[in-house]
Amino acid sequence: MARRAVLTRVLQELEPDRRVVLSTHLNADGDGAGSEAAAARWLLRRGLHPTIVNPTPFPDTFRFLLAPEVGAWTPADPEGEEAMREADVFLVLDTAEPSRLGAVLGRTEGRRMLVLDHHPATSSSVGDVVVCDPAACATGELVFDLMRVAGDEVTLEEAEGLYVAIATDTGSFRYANTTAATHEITADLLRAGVDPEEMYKRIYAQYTPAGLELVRRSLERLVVSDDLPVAWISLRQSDLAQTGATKEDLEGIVEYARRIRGVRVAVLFRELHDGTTKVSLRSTGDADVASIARRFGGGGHVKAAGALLTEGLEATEARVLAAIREALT
Ligand SMILES: [Mn+2]
Repeated sequence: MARRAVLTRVLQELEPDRRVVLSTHLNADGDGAGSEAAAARWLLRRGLHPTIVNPTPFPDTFRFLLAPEVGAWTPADPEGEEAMREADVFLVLDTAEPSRLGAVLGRTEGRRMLVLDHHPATSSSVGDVVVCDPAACATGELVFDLMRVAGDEVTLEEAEGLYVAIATDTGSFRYANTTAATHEITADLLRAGVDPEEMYKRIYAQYTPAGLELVRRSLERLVVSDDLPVAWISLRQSDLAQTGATKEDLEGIVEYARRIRGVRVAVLFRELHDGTTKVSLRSTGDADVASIARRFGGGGHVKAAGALLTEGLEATEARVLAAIREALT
């Protein structure tokens, strides 16, 4: 169904006075968090009662986007638990994958679940009314369109959330998902008063000494393949511990591998506490990293995907690099 038609159906479910729990995937990124913050403000303005409940804590970096009246909790918080218990509707943003909703998923039973997402749908996708449109550069674009379908002008505070969503998911308007529509919407967000330099400072000019130490460590660990257009960075749990860096500092680390001349696939391997390994894959060209990620039970976009492997770092490196070799040759 056309995007606008489904958005109209989503809108019909968002009647005034309804209690809405907004949620997004584990480890919310700028698109998930920015879309939630903007949608929650808009729902508040329309007379609904929004609360954000994410499977993992709302990122500190994006807290400035939240309306003071809107709580952002996890299912482990009493406030999050209460919001989920009393919700009429769940509005899930930036994912339709049950495995990425963590402890939120089990709490949606018997309630309507609306989904706005721009990842390709899979057989396990959840939701009663689902807008799943990979043509959208970010979920923020779909939230913007939802407001437009409702006939509402975007406010400055909402526009900031949507700007963060779109700017982060397009790599600041550089990735292939950047379209004319992306720039048209962004123009509307700037007209609403968004200050791009201020947003840049809020999102990117936030290095801490620990974060910078992690960059230094990552560059030491960077490997460029001798015979394949592939570069990768492998980080142990101890690298995070010794630098004092947080999970949020890992954001963008894989880009150091991606921006090397000639590299077509960039990978970040990260050892987790329990000895499993998280793999983030990026493609700079026509290589489909989502299909590589799916071979290991993961998923994502053609140019940005990921998977979680139960093996340790070395075994994971060997398996994934072999799969990349196969995909590229
Ligand atoms: Mn997204």
